[in-house]
Amino acid sequence: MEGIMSSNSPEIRGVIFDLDGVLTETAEYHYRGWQRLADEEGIPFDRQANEAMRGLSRRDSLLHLLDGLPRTEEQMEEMMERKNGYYLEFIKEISSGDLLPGAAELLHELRSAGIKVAIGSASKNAKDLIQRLGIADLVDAISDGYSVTRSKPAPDLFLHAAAQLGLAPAQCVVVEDAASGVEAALAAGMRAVGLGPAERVGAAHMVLPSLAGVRWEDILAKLSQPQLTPEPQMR
Ligand code: B16
Ligand code: MG
Repeated sequence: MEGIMSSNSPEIRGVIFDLDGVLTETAEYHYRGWQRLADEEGIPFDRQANEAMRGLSRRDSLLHLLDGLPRTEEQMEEMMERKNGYYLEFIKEISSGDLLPGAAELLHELRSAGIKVAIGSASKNAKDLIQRLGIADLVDAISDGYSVTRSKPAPDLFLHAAAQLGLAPAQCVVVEDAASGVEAALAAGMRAVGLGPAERVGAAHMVLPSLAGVRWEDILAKLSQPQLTPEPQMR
């Protein structure tokens, strides 16, 4: 599926948004939670190490942090719970003001255009965040950390979201900020918009710095091109 979309790609009918790093910036809070846990455990960790965990599930993040250090399942469960406790403290104050620039405008535009919208987030806190951000009415379906067993880069989460929208994968666009998420979108047979540096999301069909000032018609024009391929710098 990676690569060229044929000239008769189905019309785009839905957009699946990743949450952390796309609609809101909770990555910093995830980082602080993991850093505190790592410090308590005496495990070397820093911002750079955290960057490789972007978009990974809670368990995959912990495994990355442990980097082979032996821990029992019980210890791991406790560590994940502890980190999540810190994270929940950090996100307590989140409100609609924490939507990233351009996010609310794009969600409203999609509503007006009759395009269905889903959230495809690895987070088990996604529903809570969506409520706090005040965007529940602009979202038709939520697939989150409870929806599927295999997390990104497996395509399952996005396939689950498309199914909830009643759409075929090829009718969906995914907006992602993580390499693992772009990989998942391509594996699902969907068109992908990557937000951030090309070194991270360059495998996507379209790369943008952020959603600021982004209009739906611009995304549509680019992704509807007959010979759509991933961004040239990564080929
Ligand atoms: P939780 P996304 C992901 O959300 C985050 O990017 C990632 O850092 C986090 O580990 C993961 O959710 C799980 O989150 O601990 O809240 O279940 O980017 O897929 O929206
Ligand atoms: Mg993300």
